[in-house]
Amino acid sequence: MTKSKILNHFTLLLILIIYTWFLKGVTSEDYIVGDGDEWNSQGNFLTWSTKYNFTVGDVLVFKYVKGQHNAYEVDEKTFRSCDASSGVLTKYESGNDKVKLTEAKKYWFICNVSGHCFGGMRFSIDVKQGNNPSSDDTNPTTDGSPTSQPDELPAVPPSSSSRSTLSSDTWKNGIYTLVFVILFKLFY
Ligand SMILES: *[C@@H]1O[C@H](CO)[C@@H](O)[C@H](O)[C@H]1NC(C)=O
Ligand SMILES: *[C@@H]1O[C@H](CO)[C@@H](O)[C@H](O)[C@H]1NC(C)=O
Ligand SMILES: [Cu+2]
Repeated sequence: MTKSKILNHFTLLLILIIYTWFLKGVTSEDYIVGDGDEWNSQGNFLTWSTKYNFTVGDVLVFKYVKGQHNAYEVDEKTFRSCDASSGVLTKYESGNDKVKLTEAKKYWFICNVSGHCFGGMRFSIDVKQGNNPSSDDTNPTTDGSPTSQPDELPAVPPSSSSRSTLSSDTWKNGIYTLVFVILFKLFY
């Protein structure tokens, strides 16, 4: 009797761990740069970079044959000039570079192998604050005039007040919560 009780507690703990792990997983994503084509001289990374909405905590993965390419995080000037004699913030050269997007800001990346940057191996992304409702503040430039748009948000939990960019995350969270509840009911 006590033995099975302990087992039940253990199972619940296990479910809880898996649940939180899943929840963590859906709030940050890994993006392979170039998707299936990976980081190479044929890709169009301008197009690729507009396919997704990146948020803080996401990870970019640059995959390529080591030595044939590299991935430098650079400033805007270097991104435009393709001249990496200056303006390089971080160099990634392993062939399987995981770049965690830790800040809500604009990131610029280039490949510094001769000719590759001008050939198309460069892109920029605008990383937004994910779960933070104030993330809209990062776009104040487009309309300078004061708008009648209400500034305050209704007093609801942050998860349900999140932007449309997070709707798929919210949806997934819902599914995981449902699975969790069902599993919980099964064991208790
Ligand atoms: C990214 O965000 C914009 C604006 O919120 C939205 O229109 C677009 O569908 C989103 N794209 C993806 C891939 O989620
Ligand atoms: C980028 O490549 C150029 C030309 O090969 C080289 O001179 C420069 O040092 C490289 N930049 C960095 C930061 O390694
Ligand atoms: Cu390259």
